[in-house]
Parts: sequence; C-alpha cells; structure tokens
Amino acid sequence: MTTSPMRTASAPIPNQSTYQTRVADYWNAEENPVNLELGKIDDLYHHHYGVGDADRSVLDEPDAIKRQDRITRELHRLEHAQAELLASHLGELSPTDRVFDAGCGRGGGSVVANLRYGCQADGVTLSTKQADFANQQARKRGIDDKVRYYERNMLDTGFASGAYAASWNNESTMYVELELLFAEHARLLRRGGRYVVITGCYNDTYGQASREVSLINAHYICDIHPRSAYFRAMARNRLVPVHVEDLTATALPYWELRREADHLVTGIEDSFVNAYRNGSFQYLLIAADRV
Ligand code: GPP
Ligand code: MG
Repeated sequence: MTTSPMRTASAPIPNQSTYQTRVADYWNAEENPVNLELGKIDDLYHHHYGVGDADRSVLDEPDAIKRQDRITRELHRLEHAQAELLASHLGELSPTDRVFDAGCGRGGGSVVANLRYGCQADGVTLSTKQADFANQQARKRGIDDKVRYYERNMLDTGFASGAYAASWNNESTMYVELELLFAEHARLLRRGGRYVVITGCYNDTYGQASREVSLINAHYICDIHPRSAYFRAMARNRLVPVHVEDLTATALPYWELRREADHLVTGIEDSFVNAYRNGSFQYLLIAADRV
C-alpha cells in the first residue's frame, strides 16, 4: 500500500528562539554607565571586561569628580587592552581581508581590528539598537565602507562561506550552543583562517557551575560553558587550538577596581571577584586555526 504524505498547515518558522528574543530585549534595553561612560572617552564601545594591572592610585584622588573620571578612564584602559590582546591573535591580516565579529555589541572590537589591520569587518548582534548604534559610530569615523554591523544570529549569519580570514567571539559564546557556533565559524573561515575566543568558562576541576557562576548566568541571562566544552566542540568543527591562555589572574584587577567604582557598578562585581578567587571560574583565550 502506498500512502500519500499528509499535508499539515504550515506554521511560520521563527528566525530566532524565544530565548534569543529575550537576550535581544536585554541588550536593546541596556544602558549601563559602565559601558556608555567608558565608550564616550574615545568612541570605542566595548562589551567585555579588562585585563592587566590596574593603577589603583586613581582611588586616592581627593577631588570627587576627578576621582570618578580617573576610575572610568582606568577601567576603559583595561578593557581596551583586552580588545587589543584579542586582535593581536587574529594573525597577519591585510586591508583586503575580511573578519567576522560574532556578538559585536556596540561595535568596539571590529573598530579595533580595522584600526590595527585596515581590514574589513562584519559584526552581528541580536540587538537592533546595538547594530544601529555601531553603524552610526562607523559612519562617524568614516569607516562604514569597511566596517558593518548587522542584526543577525551568529549561528546562522547568511554570510558567504570561506569569505573570512579571521573571526572571533569576545565574551559572547555563553549565549549559544558551542557546536552550532563553531560549525558556523568553520563555514565562514577560509582554510588556514584564524578563530579567537575570549570567554569566561567554569572550571571542570571545580566540578559544576558554582553559586557565583550561576549568579553571573542569571544576571546576563546566559549559560556559561565548562572549559572542556570549548575544546570538544572545536575538535569536532575543524578548529585546532594553536594558543591557549588562562587570563584569570590578569582579569582580577579590573574587577577589584570596578567594584570600588560607585558611579559605575552594576551589582555583579562581587560575583566575578569571588568566582575567580574560589577557582570555579576562569577567563580564557583560545586561538585556533581553521583546517
Ligand atoms: C557583557 O559585557 C559580557 C557578557 C554579557 C558576557 C558574560 C561574560 C562572561 C565572561 C561570563 P558588558 O560590558 O556588556 O557587561 P557590563 O554591563 O557588566 O559591563
Ligand atoms: Mg562593560
């Protein structure tokens, strides 16, 4: 007996999950002074934390207004150092190369890459507001012919296969499933291309997610992966690590300073300090070659 396929009423397929829509809502509403006040300094708007030794003498500034300003500048200096560190691992890039910024926020990372290498950059974010803001910044800098931002899903960008010399996630992998993410990076990168991630991950040697890691997840509506998951998912998606760096110790001074910045704190600072100190959480850089 042959049967004919049953016809079902076709339901529209949403292009993003309800979870992703909630994440977009968060970033469309986000206006934390710690992001906007730091970004205003030089129009480099970062959505990640800082690395390196902090100049804590800014806390001793006697003038209250100057003290705030010096703390803001010092935090921005540390965040900028983190962006430069990531960019320094992208490999030899030339102005004809194209790079992909997965989870670009307000756009700072792509601008840093463009200023450093003259390369073209495509950034994606789930947030319309962030994409619009970042494109406006690129126009203001006169680099909008080379640096562009899109409201798109980093797991399914629609960009051309093999078109990218380098790509990265700067603190955005905790919003996605790593297998799906690395499959998309592997598709977009040309053979020999470079992938870089800087991320917070939970430490497998601690066990599972600590209370502090869970608080960070709740704060940002994200799902921090264990360290092991990165290497497993990379190995399955043609991404071979070439450099792995535990940045945890170098990430702490930023948080120890940020938690004293009354004009900038968001309430999550102690969770980061405690998570790093109790060994449950690590700040990691992985650079990998697309083979
Ligand atoms: C946001 O940076 C970063 C994340 C939401 C990812 C979570 C990161 C981990 C390492 C777990 P932001 O600059 O927008 O955050 P904030 O507003 O706190 O400065
Ligand atoms: Mg920030």
